[in-house]
Amino acid sequence: MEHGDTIAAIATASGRGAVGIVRVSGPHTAAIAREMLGCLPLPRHATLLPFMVAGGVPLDEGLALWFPAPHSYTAEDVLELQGHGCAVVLQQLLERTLALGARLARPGEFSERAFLNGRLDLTQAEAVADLIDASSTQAARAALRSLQGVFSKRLEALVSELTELRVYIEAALDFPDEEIDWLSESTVTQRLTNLQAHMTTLCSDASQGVLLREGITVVVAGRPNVGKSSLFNRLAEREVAIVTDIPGTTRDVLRETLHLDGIPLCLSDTAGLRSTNDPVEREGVRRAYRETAEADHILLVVEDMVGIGPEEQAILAEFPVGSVITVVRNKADLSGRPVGLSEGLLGTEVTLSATTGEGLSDLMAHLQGVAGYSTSEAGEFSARRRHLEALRQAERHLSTALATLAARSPELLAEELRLAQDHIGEITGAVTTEDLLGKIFGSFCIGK
Ligand SMILES: Nc1nc2c(ncn2[C@@H]2O[C@H](COP(=O)(O)OP(=O)(O)OP(=O)(O)O)[C@@H](O)[C@H]2O)c(=O)[nH]1
Ligand SMILES: [Mg+2]
Repeated sequence: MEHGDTIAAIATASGRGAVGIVRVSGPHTAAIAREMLGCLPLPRHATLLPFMVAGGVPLDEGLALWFPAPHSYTAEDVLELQGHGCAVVLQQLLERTLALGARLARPGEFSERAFLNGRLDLTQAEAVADLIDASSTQAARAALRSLQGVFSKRLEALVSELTELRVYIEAALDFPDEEIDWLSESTVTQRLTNLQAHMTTLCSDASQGVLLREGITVVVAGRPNVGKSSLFNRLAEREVAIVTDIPGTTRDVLRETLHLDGIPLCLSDTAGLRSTNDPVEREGVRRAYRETAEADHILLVVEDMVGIGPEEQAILAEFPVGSVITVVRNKADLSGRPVGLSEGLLGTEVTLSATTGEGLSDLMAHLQGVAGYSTSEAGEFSARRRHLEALRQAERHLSTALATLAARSPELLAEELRLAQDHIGEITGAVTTEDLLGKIFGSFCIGK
């Protein structure tokens, strides 16, 4: 499939760089190449050539790469001009391609064409953006695996299982007179159960992928002076927050992103929670509570000598119902208690000293467990929240399908299976809307 117009963009990041790349894709690409290079380079070979602007004036010289359709990223004719990374020169080269009939590419439009031309499915195209945005080696590796089709293949396997079952049931629908005792055939129940099990495994592997990409938000909260900022600085490995022995030091919410074995952890330090007449501090407390409402996890810091007293009880009552909380018993160097994990009233407690750093590794390991990340590489691939939601929807339809077995209605069963398949189709792009594509590709970089 060819798209009518030819698109062009600077593919490298803006600013100075050793190399700068202009990329062109579409039907006019060959003509643009001849004008700007004086010839059409050998396909898929790096050719050193002058890059010319209007009137045949050379403006730069570099490697020209010519990828005739369909053996290119977009599956269209593609030209890449790799010149010196001078912003002015790159801009002029780009303008020359526009004068020769190309138009400026929208963000992600090269990848969108790759998707529309069947070179990549949607999860692979999204993996391209995820690889570019990866914030850790693990996240990059997972994105590459998705780009290479690991996630797509798992989805394909699920779809083919689903299709086989649908064919079998549709057959029962087509021959209603031939009283096939299709339900008593244990195969239907068995296949449905198998499908559901595969779906559940895929969901849990995909949620690992989402975790690698999005990470978790953790807020440090508690009474004034218990050592929240000291702990925050320790975890951030730098002196971000002001620490003093005056209760009520922190007012604003401070944020730092760190990595826990590849998972991004967005950590925030907050004002000490207490009732006060100081309007500035009161605002700080309000913001602190708001932060706890939005976090995936709350670290409730208490002084180990004090534990969970009436003040802490009052604070706990203000946390949103269902909050996931870990009590951090700080200042272990003063209490003299051994650091590490123990079981308390609210579940796991971590005893540590923000001053000496003892017990900190226990907290990190605990957080990793809480995030639900397992370091098995086998199922590792990148995924997005939208994939997970679609998988969960599909899972729900499979459960309903199992429930309809008792009603002995092949129509209902067929419908639930169709809906489940549609949801999986949304992930790979087999079923899409303009809206969804706009949202996905709109967040890409220009030139990708
Ligand atoms: N001995 C000891 N002192 C600590 C420890 N952690 C913090 N402190 C001290 O406790 C005091 C308060 O520390 P901060 O980190 O500012 O406490 P905070 O909870 O952020 O306080 P607010 O911002 O006022 O709510 C400071 O004097 C710290 O040096 C610890 O593990 N051991
Ligand atoms: Mg503080």
